[in-house]
Amino acid sequence: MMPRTFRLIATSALLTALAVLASASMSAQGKPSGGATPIPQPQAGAVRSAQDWASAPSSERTFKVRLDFNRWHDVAELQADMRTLEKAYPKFLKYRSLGKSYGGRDLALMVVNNPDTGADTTKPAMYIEANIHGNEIQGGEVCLYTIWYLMEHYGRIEAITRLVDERAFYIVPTVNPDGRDFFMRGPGGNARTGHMPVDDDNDYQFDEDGPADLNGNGVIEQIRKYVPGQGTHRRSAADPRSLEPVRPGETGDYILLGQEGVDQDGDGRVGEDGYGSYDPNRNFPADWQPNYVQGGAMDYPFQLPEAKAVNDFLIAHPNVAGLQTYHNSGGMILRSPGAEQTGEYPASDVRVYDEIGKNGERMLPFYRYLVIWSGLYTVHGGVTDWGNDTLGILSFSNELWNGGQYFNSPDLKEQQKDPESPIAPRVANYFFNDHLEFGDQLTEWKPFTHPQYGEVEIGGAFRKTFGRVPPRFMNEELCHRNMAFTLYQADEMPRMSIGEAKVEKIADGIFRVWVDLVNDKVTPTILAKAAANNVVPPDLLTLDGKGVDVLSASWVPNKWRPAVAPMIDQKDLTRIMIRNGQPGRSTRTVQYLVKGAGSITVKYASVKGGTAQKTIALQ
Ligand SMILES: [Ca+2]
Ligand SMILES: [Ca+2]
Ligand SMILES: [Ca+2]
Ligand SMILES: [Ca+2]
Ligand SMILES: [Zn+2]
Repeated sequence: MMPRTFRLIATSALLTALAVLASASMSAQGKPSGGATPIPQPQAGAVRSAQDWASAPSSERTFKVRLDFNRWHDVAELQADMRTLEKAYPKFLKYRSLGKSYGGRDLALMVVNNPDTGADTTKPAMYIEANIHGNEIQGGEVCLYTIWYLMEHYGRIEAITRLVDERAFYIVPTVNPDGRDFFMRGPGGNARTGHMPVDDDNDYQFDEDGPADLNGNGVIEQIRKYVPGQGTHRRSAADPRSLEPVRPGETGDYILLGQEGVDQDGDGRVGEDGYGSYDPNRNFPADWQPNYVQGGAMDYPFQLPEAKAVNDFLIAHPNVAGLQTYHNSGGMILRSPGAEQTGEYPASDVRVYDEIGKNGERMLPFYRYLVIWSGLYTVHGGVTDWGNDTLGILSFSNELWNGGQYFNSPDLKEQQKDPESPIAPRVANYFFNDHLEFGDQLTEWKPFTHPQYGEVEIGGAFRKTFGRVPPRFMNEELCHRNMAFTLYQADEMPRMSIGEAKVEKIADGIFRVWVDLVNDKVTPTILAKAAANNVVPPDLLTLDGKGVDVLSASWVPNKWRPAVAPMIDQKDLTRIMIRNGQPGRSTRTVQYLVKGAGSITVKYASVKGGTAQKTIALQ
């Protein structure tokens, strides 16, 4: 452990020293020296070769588009960055909209596709969305990072080039733009909701009294009143900035008056009916349950324009074979089912999820691969159930950021077990705020004259950018690791190809033909659950040849061991339907007995696994 830690520190110290030297020489001269070699700039539209990597020092790789991944973007900024990327990479990127949010904002979509290798709809596609919960914002940056990374590394990194050539990507950085802007610009600290009005307190008025940022610092804080000797709370011994309840029989100096706001409708309650107040991720019709079973589900599935727009898009793009919906927080790689009553998925599907999820744990330190209902909580009508059960899409949901990452070394984890440590769980956030955020993430208690409570203090709250989102300086790592996981899933979407083909002449004009059908990826072309629910069209194996008749077709159990091959019992053997699709990482051999001459073309067409074909000479 020690030497390795030391080396890391030494390296970063060296880099810092070099940076200081560089900036010192810069300021001494006032401008870069005239003789400096200019950094080679790639030509617009050109795919850069390995050459310009080699000609630029590794820490100075030139990017065509520079974006910030150490801050949060409001909706307009996200969309502006998407437009910038589209403009820089017009061949590969198409900026689209899925439709409008309730508040009239575009649900902006980026289509990533290389048209030279086919239209996006002909390829297995990965759908990536984020921010369905308004306050869970950093998935938007992960999406932006993904578009940026794919484009900046196309032609530079072989695996990225191949991925962009083989797959299509549909990326929606926010599916709740109203909620995102409410979070970014307004006081929408904890609001998961979208902005369709809902009367939370049954007074026939909608959204009439939400929390209010009275002191205008962008944070919904606590209100407390100083009442010496008559209160229910006192300053905590662990950190005087936090309050703790007094023991029974004792009195404190403070009472808590709830969260920042005023009673705007005179009903004696504060903040009882803000924007919306529903859960946008409970509005999908897979195991949907009404409000009396699960609050926040709305009156019927797809009542929300955002959920409906997402679904309309997915229905129109049956080539989507993978789905990721980014949430925060907790550090989880989640899969459905969302509720125990749904029952576990078929074993062959679970094996696929397990393989990808467990490798995800290795790519995402502090994240655990879990099933939603057993590892998090019960969700009826969530988008991953809808994706898996009803659209036949392998669907994950990453809960971005784990609070354990604030103190992320094994030594510090050990130290946190000591309740007296300054980084013990109940004070750890204060330590982190003081020493790593320089106090910026916690608001101080300050006097305030409240129209209803009189002289009070407002403060004592961590900013909305603390806790559920990472510190800004850690966000690029979050973006990269989660993108890497999602690209790994994308790479493991089904990929059909025609393998070896063999022809044997049996008699004049009669041939036996063996053809290998290959899916070399982990995911099957049709999930077992989707096959059981009959929600994905069968794969189709066709044979075309001028004047060629198919006399019989069979599945070969084992191409290395001759045996009787069971006949395929379908009426038209030139169009064989394969209802259960092709399993992941498998080769199947089909054997035809054909009559004719010339050549045949065998084609395997799969809605989610792509299309492959081969022309075989009969000789
Ligand atoms: Ca109301
Ligand atoms: Ca409301
Ligand atoms: Ca405030
Ligand atoms: Ca009220
Ligand atoms: Zn969420």
